Amino acid sequence: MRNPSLLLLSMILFAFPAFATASKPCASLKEVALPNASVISAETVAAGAFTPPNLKAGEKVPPLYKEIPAFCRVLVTLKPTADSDIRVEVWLPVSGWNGKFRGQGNGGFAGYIAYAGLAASVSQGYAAASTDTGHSTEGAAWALGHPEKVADYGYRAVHAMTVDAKTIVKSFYGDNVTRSYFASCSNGGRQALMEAQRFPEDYDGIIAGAPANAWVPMLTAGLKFLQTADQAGYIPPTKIPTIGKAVLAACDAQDGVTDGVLNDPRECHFDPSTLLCKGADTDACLTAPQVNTLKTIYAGARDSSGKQIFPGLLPGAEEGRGGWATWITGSEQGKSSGAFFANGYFANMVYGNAEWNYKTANIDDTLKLAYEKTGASLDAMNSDMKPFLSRGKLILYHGWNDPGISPLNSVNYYNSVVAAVGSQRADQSLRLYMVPGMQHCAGGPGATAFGQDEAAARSDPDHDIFSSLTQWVEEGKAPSTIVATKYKEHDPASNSAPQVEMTRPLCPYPQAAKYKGSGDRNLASSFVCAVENH
Ligand SMILES: [Ca+2]
Repeated sequence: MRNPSLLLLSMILFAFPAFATASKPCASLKEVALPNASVISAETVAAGAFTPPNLKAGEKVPPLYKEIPAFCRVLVTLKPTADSDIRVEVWLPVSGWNGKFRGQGNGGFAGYIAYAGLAASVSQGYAAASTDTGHSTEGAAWALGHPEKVADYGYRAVHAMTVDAKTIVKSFYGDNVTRSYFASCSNGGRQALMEAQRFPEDYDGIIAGAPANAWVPMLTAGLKFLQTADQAGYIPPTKIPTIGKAVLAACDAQDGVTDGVLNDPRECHFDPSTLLCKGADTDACLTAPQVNTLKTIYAGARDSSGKQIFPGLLPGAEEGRGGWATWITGSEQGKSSGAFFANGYFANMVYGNAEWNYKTANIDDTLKLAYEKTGASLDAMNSDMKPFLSRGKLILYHGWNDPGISPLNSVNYYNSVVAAVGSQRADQSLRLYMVPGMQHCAGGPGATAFGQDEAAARSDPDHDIFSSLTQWVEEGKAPSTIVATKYKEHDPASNSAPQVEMTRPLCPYPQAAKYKGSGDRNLASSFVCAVENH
């Protein structure tokens, strides 16, 4: 190695592992030995040839799948217990592997393979894996009488998927994974924190969005809300615009920019009783029981002693798709995503009775029973994250206007971790980004695209959240401002690129974006990150 250019080449190759090609045929992976698991099939899929099996009748294959390079598709079934039946797919690019692994998460009650995430990951050179977490149907009826399946869903499946996928990757390429990442939202955010808390060796970098990690108290709060909003307390969708407009009239301008977004909705002290009907009950006002419901939504659920079980929602972004009528108040009484999750959970996982009804449940008793039955399986509330944070990086994010999971839960959890690990460790390995005007994981009136969804278009690849994580893990470059984008309404079927409406900085908590007082309000550069005192 006397030739300097060869020396240089070897140094480059050493520093940046060559984009790897499979060292053995895909089909040979059928012989990989895995504990408590079987490889069902291993087949090469030609570039652009994958059709997701869950397409609806008549639905075209989304463009995402046509861009996938050739990959080895491995189907695995895991049986960590006699009652387990966990499906896993591992996708391995045949050439161009970047040496890294990406685990996919699931929203809601899971029960599906995240094909879009697998496709996007493989297209970016990652080996990737997804699991249905042990059941293949929507809702929670699968959990009735199956506590081991609840544990698979709660924490076992994602961990076992991760361990087995790494074994398969090693067998295919002949090399170990260099870096592993997990980024997901909602129940996927819960999975992310579960991995960080219970299996700190699984991933090097984790993003947990709007995590449902306080599962038991969160859904007990949902139950309390269902009881409060029963009958006369129900707020129909025709009244939601009245609430939304009153909130903006009271608070939008407080942050210095009248833009339909509350930069920090904790600063908004909107009083629901100002909406009380003075004459006839119309969509322009609320009845006394409806005012009580709105106060309960803001205040959060309490037990019979008055102790808060779970924090409430914050004002702003009540209207529109992904707003309150979808998640909390409902398109009609009892018809909301919140009701779907609370009913499914308590009936099937806590009370073991498909006919269970929320109306008569005692909140104190329900909370106690829910912890007993499922706290150990489903909650990911451990604040002592030293084992993970001493070796990996964790980024949390949450929309300030999430109508499904109170954003205050993420603020509280973040603060509890900082207290447990110390501010120095937290500074080295933990960040929280609160997103103004964002609803549950995406959407809302704010700038809400920042690379949090691997299947969606990137906002600004140099400043998005996933790039921030990989740069932190791989280069030691700590994340600072993330640039989020708001796009104009766009038809996904059209070939044109979406147009940017505005960009805004997302700031590491407790900093928040503050308008400089001059400059284009649609440009992130007109804002600075600063700590506001509360
Ligand atoms: Ca504003």
